[in-house]
Amino acid sequence: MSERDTRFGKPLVDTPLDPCEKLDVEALLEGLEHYRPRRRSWTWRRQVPDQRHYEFTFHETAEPLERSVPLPAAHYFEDIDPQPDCVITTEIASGRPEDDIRRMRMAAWHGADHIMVIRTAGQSHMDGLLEGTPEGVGGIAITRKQVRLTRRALDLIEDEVGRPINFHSYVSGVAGPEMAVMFAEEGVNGAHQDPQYNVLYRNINMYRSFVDAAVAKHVMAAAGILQIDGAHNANATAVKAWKVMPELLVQHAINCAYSEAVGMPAEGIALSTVPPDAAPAPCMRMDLPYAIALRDLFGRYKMRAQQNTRYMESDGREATVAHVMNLLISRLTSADIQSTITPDEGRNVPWHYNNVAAVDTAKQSLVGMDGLREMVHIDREVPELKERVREIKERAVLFLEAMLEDGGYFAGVEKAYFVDSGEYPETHDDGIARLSDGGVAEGTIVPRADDYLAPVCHHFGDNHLELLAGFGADVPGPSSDARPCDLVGGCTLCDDAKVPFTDELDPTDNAAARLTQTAELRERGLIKPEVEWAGDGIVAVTMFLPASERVAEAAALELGRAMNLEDCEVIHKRVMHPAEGTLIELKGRLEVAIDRALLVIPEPPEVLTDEEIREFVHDRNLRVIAATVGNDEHSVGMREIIDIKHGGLEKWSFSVTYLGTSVPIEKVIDAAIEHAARVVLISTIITHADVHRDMMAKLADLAAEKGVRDRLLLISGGTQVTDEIARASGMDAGFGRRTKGIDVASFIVRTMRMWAD
Ligand code: Z98
Repeated sequence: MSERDTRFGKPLVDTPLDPCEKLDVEALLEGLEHYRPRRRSWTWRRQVPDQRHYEFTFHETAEPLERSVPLPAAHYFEDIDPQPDCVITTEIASGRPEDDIRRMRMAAWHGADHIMVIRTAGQSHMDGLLEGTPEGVGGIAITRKQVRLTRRALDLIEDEVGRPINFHSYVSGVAGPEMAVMFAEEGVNGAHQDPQYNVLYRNINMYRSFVDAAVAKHVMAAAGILQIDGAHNANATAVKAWKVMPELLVQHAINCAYSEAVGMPAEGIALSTVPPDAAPAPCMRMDLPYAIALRDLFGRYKMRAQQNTRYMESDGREATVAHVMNLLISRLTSADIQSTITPDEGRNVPWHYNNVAAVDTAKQSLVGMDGLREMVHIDREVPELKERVREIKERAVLFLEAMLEDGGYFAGVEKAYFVDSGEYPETHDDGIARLSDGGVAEGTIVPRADDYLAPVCHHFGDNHLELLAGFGADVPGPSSDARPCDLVGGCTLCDDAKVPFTDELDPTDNAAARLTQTAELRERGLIKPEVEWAGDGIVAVTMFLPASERVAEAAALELGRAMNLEDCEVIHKRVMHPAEGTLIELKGRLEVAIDRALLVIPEPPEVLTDEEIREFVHDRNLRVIAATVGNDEHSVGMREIIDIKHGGLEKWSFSVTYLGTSVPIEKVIDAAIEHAARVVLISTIITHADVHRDMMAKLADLAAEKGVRDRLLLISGGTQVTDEIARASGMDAGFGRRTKGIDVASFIVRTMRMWAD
């Protein structure tokens, strides 16, 4: 898969991906010990003002992708796929790196260029780095091998789609600084880092968290890793998320000020912001003033607009609408990064296609609202808005002042200032309280000795480099090229060759072993459904059951078993009416694999474009006579083929005369002659005693008899009609069930083109 550079034992370049081939996961795992990332630091999209796509000019888009999957409606617009100006995030959490990377490729094709990998539960509390690729729970074990595999895959994927992809994970927990160094070494481009997160949500000792953060932030800044803070977690945790707005501003302020104080540049700091509320609350009226207040105060930093998850349940539709309302706020204010959550996050089953659905939702909404701000201005003088923006800021300032008076941040945390369900200064005394002498890793801070010297670069705090002179080394200073790590011949951040690699240590819980279990699927080209992991066999079935909620749920599980599904689980239910019925989504496992070699795949019908058909029809002024023939009163099917409303022939300007139902064949031919029609459509639904065949044969015979067979295209349709039967009965074509106007129109144009030839 890769060429090797023999001088350094490193792969130069992996073979580019073939869009028609699956990712070769096994090959990506090979030689990983030699793989090095080709770039570090964060990349923004390159914006293109006034960009033309098809007939449209876009004002807020970025450079297009070389390869992508456009939105479904794009086929009306020559398959354009405009890319919004901001980076789009997807969060990947399959628990297995070998499956994550396949999902990343799909998401990238839909427009994700910020791939965030959720960590496995509990990793925050581990005081060192994990090795290997153990399977994670609720996310993935972030390890060097997992990170390197992912970066290697993303390097190929970004070439395939033609845009840099930012890889992101978390620099939190007791091993935060170690994580930051590993991310810097492995070319990770973005990371969450916020000591307040550790304190509030992971109960890690507050002093330790801030000391670690200084080191981690310093290293992140050196590697150009974009930082995202953790304020949004207050929003996702609070009993009443709309009450914590002042506190969110305070949390952002603390992390921004601390980050800059320890050496992070403002452009490397992004605020993680979520519109706090969701309908049926009047969320726009509550969230928009907050978004404005935030941007007023923190305009120097980047905005990472996250989707609301606090009120998300199992309803994908509801989550999508909430997301779109959040996106409206992004468009009306600003977003440098637009984050998405899978619309089924509430079920804790984020699946491949739901990552894609969320990315599509962001892309669709952002390009759909392109240039909105040019036409719609927020009227900041409206008293309600003006006062509320000011009030949120005032409450935040009061919060900060009171905290300072009470002894500062650490004292404030002890007094449960944060995540209280009252809107400050109102308090319900239910905030999260942490003790300064408590929490994970309490008492582990070791003061540095007066002669402390660490031979590493990007070190935070006193390092007494002047002592280097005592070792005979140049002392680094403004005019010197010497580095602290010269003492040890270079550190891993300066000398890539020094970066270590440890392969799988666990003989069973590793990527290679897991891949062996699914090897047969790949080798034999077997197709098994999946939503999360290769070969997991999971399918979701949607059903409406005419029963009350609890009865429907029990019935759905029985139906799942009747469908031979194992481990059935109802993942979503929605009452349509308490007695009339319930919509159910059921998940289950299907232990069936299909051998693609045995599949008989019919050739797809050749369908022409709207423009091709319209042009052909318009140039020739094509007329069509249509009728339901014999003693047949059915008209719905024919209407579907003719009417413009149903995407029928009229859509492409065919001039259609419908003679009605129970029309004698003679009348059909006479009308065709009278109207100088070139096409005759007859519908024959009734088939007893083969009456449909008789009607077709009669039409063909009469046309010949009257000397017009050669200039008429005779087409028959009906539920029992097949192309074979129709042709055997003298027709030019027959169309059965599920035929659409486009099929008939394409056939007419294709055939007439051949006549012309
Ligand atoms: C998001 N969906 O932001 P653990 N640090 C910060 C965090 O916000 C998070 C972690 C660390 C959300 C994900 N946030 C929630 C500031 C997580 C993760 O302890 O490994 O879970 O840390 O995109």
